[in-house]
Amino acid sequence: MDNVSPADARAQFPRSAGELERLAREKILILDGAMGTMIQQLGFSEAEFRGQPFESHPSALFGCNDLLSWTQPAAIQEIHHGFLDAGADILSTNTFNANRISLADYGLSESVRQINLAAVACARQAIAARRSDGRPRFVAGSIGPTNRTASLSPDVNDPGYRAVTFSDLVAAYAGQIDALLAGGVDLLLPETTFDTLNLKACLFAIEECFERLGRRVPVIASVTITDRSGRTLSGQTLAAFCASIGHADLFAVAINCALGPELMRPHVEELAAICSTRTGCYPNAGLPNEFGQYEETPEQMAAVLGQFAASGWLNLVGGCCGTTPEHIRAIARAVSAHPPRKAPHLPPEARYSGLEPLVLTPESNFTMIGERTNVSGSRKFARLIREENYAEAVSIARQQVEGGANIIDVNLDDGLIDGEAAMTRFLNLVAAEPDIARVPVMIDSSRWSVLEAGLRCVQGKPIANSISLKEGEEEFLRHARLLRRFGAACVVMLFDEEGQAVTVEHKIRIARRAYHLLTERVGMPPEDIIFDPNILAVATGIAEHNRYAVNFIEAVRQIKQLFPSVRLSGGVSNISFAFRGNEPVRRAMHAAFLYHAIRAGLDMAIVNAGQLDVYEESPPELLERVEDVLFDRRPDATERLVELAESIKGDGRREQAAEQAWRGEPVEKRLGHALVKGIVDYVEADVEEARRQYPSCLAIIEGPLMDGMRVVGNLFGEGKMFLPQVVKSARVMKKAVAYLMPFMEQEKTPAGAARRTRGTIVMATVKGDVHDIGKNIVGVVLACNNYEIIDLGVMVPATKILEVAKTEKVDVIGLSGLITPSLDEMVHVAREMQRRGMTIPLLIGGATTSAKHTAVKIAPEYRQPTVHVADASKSVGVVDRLTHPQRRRADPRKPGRQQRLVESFHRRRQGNLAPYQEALAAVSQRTGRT
Ligand code: THG
Repeated sequence: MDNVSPADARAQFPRSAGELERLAREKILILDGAMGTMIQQLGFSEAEFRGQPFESHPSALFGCNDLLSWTQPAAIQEIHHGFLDAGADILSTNTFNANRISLADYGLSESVRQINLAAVACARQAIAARRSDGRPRFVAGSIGPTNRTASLSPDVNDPGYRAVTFSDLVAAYAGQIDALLAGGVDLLLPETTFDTLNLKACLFAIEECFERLGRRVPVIASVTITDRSGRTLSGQTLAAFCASIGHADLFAVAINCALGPELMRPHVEELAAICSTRTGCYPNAGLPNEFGQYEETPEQMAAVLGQFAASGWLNLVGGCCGTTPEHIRAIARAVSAHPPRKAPHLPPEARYSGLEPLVLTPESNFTMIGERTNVSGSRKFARLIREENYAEAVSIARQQVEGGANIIDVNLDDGLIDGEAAMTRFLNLVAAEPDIARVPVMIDSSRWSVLEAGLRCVQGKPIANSISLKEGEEEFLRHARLLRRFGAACVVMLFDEEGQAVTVEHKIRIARRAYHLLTERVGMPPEDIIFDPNILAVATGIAEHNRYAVNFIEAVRQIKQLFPSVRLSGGVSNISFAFRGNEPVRRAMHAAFLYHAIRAGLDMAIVNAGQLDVYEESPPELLERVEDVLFDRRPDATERLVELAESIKGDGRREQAAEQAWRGEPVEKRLGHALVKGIVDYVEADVEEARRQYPSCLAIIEGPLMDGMRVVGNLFGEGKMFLPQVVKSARVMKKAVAYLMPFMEQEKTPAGAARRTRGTIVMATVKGDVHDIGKNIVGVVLACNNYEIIDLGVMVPATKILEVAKTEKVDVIGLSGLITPSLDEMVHVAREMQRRGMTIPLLIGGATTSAKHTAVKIAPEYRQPTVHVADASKSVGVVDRLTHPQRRRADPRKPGRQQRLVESFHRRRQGNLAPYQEALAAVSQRTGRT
């Protein structure tokens, strides 16, 4: 053992953050390897774990690795030396389980401080003993997640139960963090995050400790991806995870443990692309074999991690379970030639998350916040909560999400309800429903304690609704700072000490004041601020209320101009309170108000998701009178709307008759109407009727159905339909197509005809996208033409597509996507196909894809045929030509189109890419088809 006095070691610690930053600019930082598996190799006995200090400790201590820093310090220092000599820049302390919760298993909860101090001393002394080589080395205080998970219930019968709370975790982490900092660590390393709520509690505790001590150290957070879908144990995607911890001022974010390097590849690549701070990884030495051993050799690991470094994905690299000093040495050597990753500049955008991220980009459509999970916004929800029928109450949240809500607003404010308990229970139950928990939560309460209770339950990045200057600046700042610490965005109501702002001038004055306080005094990024300029009821009969709608819309316009990075929101159903009980009028008011407010810059609104009408579809007379009220256009506006409202309400039968009038139209008109209005009820009957009139099913799809979808597309483009409404239309389309599919198959394969497969095609909607109508149609058309289709569904990661392509030996890959980000994902898939040396053709299709984008962005990434398919009817021809090149030449039917396709291919592929003919030859050779 090298002999260094503790005082000598202490003298050089802690190292400054500046030193670490300098080193990180020069090189990829090398983290050490596994502590746990190294300790296991030493094979300590129960007596050795205990050492002298714990000889008579009441419970068994075998396996309590963290205790060895105290009872066997020489062994721990020896392990540190091994990693230092292998080239580690950062040593992590032997403290992964040194928190009160995990140590309780050994009856050691009271020894947290001593164990952590002993561990830091081991690492510091190991470094001090190697001081002579002059390189700066750092000690990172390892903080494991504890053995409890805050967002999942360990009780299958009670999904709302939690074995540990946010507050328990904050207290446990704080005890460990205090000791690590007292021991003199240079940085903190909360690692192996399997539940983001645990990590958020740790980051919360870290901030509290930093504030208490008046000093900070750099923090590296590391997450574990446990399954191959790229999610954490608690179900978040990597992007959702990044949004959840976006508030923390992190030195780096890494992925560690669980998977070996090769399986980590897509995740490390993604992290490098979406994270604006430093990134890295420290994988296991492969997946454990059936004996729990890690078998990947230093050379194998280093080869893959070297590729990651060469790809520019790493600022930090090391090893987790099963990695030895030999692994670290090989890894350090493999990455040494490569410069550290340069973090991308990501535009500052509003980001929230549930299990999935929600990013509001300039191209984003209007964002819907579901209003019905509110005890004062829905009588039904209120009754269910009062009766403690939480299962039913949760189904209201589901309805909102199914109706298109991008966020759910949850409000449990009621004099007779224990708000904190109800908020906790409801959010914990929602967290157990992946189809609801997918979306971010807006925690709505006028009581701070209820907001806090809600913030302690969600692993995503939520929105707190709301804070205001109502109680003065001090309270406002205190709340805003806490929201920051929780990592929440927030709604700021435009209230101040004088009350709610009604005039435009007052609204703007409060917005300016709040903006400056939040950005300058709290350090809140403007993207996290959502101003709500108060939507108040109009047409109440009180003259002072007449300008409420105009003033709101004008305030939205001015605030957007003053502070372009903030978001604007409001509770839309408030506007129509005067017409409670008269749904048709209320809905027309909401549609018109939203239409104009969105044009003025409203980004989001709390609405009854699934029940928004299309502006254009409101009856013209009603619309005119509604707009007279909203814009305060004439003194008798309210009277006239009330008058019309009476007739609408009074004559239920006429209304019903009008509503059914469209059923008398010809079938094409009916299909169009159903698509635009999102009515699924009659679509199957109507399609059946069309089937008897049209020559083929494809003719119906590409005729009246596509015509209807084009109208939807145009209304959407003009801002007269919102995305959620488009989604409803898509549902109608889907139902129609689903009805037609069996008939299409019959049309093409007469009974008894032998089906000889002409090739296999794997199709998928790419990761990040859920649209699949077009893809399904293409699938059916191809299947009808005797191709075998493997449909992987939606949100499919590149690795999955390519693996299936390989194992199933498919002949073509077809990628589909509707939204713009899917284009980048398709480029990524193409690049991966090239990297893997694949040779099969790649087909691209879907609403935002184009021949041009395919040619310019996707095709250059992949040296094999990469072809855009404009619509389903073209798919068979394209696939035939690509999989049967010989037949292509022999087929005299469409020489012109073929020729053009070939030529455009040549034009696009000038330069270093394989000529089309060559590629075709390669394909036909591989498939053996002539
Ligand atoms: N700003 C912010 N938050 C808010 C509001 C706001 N939260 C609450 C509220 N306003 C928005 N939510 C609703 C929810 C429902 C209704 C109105 C606003 C509503 N409900 C029907 C009613 O009362 O007539 C209930 C119908 C039923 O029981 O089914 O209108 O402005 N930041």
